[in-house]
Amino acid sequence: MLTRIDHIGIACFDLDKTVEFYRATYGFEVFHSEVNEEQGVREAMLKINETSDGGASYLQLLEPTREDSTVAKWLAKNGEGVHHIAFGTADVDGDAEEIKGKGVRVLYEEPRRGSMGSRITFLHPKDCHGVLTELVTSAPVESPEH
Ligand code: CMX
Ligand code: CO
Repeated sequence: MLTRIDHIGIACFDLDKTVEFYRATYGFEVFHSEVNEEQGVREAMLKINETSDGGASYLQLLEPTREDSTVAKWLAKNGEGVHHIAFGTADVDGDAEEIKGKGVRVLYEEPRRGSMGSRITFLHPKDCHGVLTELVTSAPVESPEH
């Protein structure tokens, strides 16, 4: 079951400048940043709010790390802007399977690694009225050492 907006993915040419815009304009701070080579992105997650299912909602700012990445290709065609939306779920495998059964193309056989150790998959934008849609299960919260 999809229970929240996990994040909105925003493609940009210059991650540092875009982070600075969100900080100076709205006061949003970087909660986490990483490079995901498989996805071809350098990214910053800005936490906007906690959610009632124990998760949170973020903005995900994305800068391509290589010319042949999906985000580089998208930026070349569209310029900067909203690239995808991501719904949070406790069960990305089950939800992807169920949605696939409704005739929507799921892009990965198995979920892959996303931000902060999450597991992610994508639905084809052409099957979702033009919206590239990601499904995310956050990494389990590690219990403190005793
Ligand atoms: N939103 C809406 N439509 C999109 C889109 C997007 N982000 N990206 C591509 N499309 C549309 C294109 O406009 C094009 O439509 P037309 O045929 O009408 O022109 C069509 O989809 C095909 O686009 P393309 O440019 O030829 O791109 P590809 O088919 O090579 O790739 C997709 C499209 C969705 C398969 C690819 O972007 C993908 O695999 N995305 C998932 C991975 C990803 O986006 N990773 C980066 C984010 C990582 C993260 O969130 O952690
Ligand atoms: Co994303």
